[in-house]
Amino acid sequence: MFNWFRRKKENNPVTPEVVETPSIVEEEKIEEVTDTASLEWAKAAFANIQKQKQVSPTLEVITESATATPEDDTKTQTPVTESEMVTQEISDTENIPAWLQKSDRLDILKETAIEPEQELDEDFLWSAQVLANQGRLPDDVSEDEFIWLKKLRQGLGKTRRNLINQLKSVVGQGPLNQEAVMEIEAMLLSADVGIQATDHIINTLQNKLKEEALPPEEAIAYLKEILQSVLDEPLKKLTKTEFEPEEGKLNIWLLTGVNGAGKTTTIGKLAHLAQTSGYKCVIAAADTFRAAAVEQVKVWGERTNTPVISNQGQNTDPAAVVFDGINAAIAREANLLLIDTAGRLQNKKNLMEELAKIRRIIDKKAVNAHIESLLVLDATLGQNGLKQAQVFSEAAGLTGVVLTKLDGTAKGGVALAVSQQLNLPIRFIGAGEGIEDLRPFSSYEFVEALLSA
Ligand SMILES: Nc1nc2c(ncn2[C@@H]2O[C@H](COP(=O)(O)OP(=O)(O)OP(=O)(O)O)[C@@H](O)[C@H]2O)c(=O)[nH]1
Ligand SMILES: [Mg+2]
Repeated sequence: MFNWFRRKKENNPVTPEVVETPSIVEEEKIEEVTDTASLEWAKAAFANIQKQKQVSPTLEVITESATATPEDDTKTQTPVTESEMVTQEISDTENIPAWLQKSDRLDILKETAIEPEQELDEDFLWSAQVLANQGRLPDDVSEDEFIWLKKLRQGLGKTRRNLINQLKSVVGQGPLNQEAVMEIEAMLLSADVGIQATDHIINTLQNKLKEEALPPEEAIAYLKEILQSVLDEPLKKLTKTEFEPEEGKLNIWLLTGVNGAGKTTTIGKLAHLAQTSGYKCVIAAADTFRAAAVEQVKVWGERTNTPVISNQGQNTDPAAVVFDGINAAIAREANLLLIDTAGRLQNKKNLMEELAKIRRIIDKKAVNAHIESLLVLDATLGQNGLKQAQVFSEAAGLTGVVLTKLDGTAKGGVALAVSQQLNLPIRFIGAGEGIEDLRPFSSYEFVEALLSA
């Protein structure tokens, strides 16, 4: 089982034993050796993945399937009166909600699609380099990581191509000068990085330039370093920087955000990620404002084989659902309770009061639990999405952010604005509507996907 929460994150140099070069060699030679080492690493990882596939050819199909195995059934179907699955009912009705139609289409596509063969192409080589640079070994990587890195790289593809083309034309002219810095500033602003984060990045770059003129390659490498440090800054105030369900206690992750941001979809993806990484999970459907919201959560519960705690009645109190959810999670000795919340009520004041009440119930009822309050932000909204953060922070006591829809028109730079302006760590990023399209955030991988040719 591959645990997505326990990937190594440190930036070690690429496979030192292979890269080791004699002390007196020209730069070109070093590059050539590094390239050869990377290619060897990629080939070894590729061979390893093919081997893994031969051992368990049906693994993917099993995790994707919405049908529970008899063994899983006994594990997760202990009495939760309200959580009977609704897909059957819904498929009998004429008015299938739009979100379900879309999800069904996706499922059918997945079931009928022929598994794409992994290829040793440019994306694979780039992913291999990114993994190798983090000190990973070719026989210790999973195909899922390659699939995800490719998705991330493609999601940020348009922004990356723009940034790189502009950077090349700026830094290609020789050591970085003041004019070039101004152009980089404009470039960052147009990628949604925001004024505050851009100012910080440019000031840091200029300070460095006062010390020395930078050749193009070094300028880009230094820019990457700055971007990564902006993304990592919010982690500095924390004692523990890794993000995974803590062992030996209940973890409660409360998801909040404006309507349509992707909370419910993220809950489904998180349940899948947690279950397949070896954690036992329960979902509380605390968006009781719309009946369809509870149904939507239940479908995700069925897909991921996760119990859903809900209350079928009209106008039920979401805090009561959270209360039941905590009880159920404790009774089932679950590691993780995921709480879905409403994105829209009659007005914003009601929404905030409701969230504050939910938060109070969690704090009071689950004294020994580890609580994370995650704001779900739609990356395509750029700077506009950030305006909501302050009010959510007051009501829900935010501890982190989930950035969704990086596969769409999002420019990606908003991740830097989030870190700089909200001072909250980004914990997960979503790059698609599918069950596998959400992964823990890595600042290193993100910056590489944004700035590596
Ligand atoms: N392309 C893309 N679409 C996404 C992603 N995450 C969510 N969506 C889509 O965004 C839409 C809204 O997602 P929901 O999960 O229903 O959003 P929500 O925040 O729960 O919305 P409310 O319940 O109305 O507050 C759905 O069509 C999702 O499929 C993503 O990472 N990429
Ligand atoms: Mg929702």
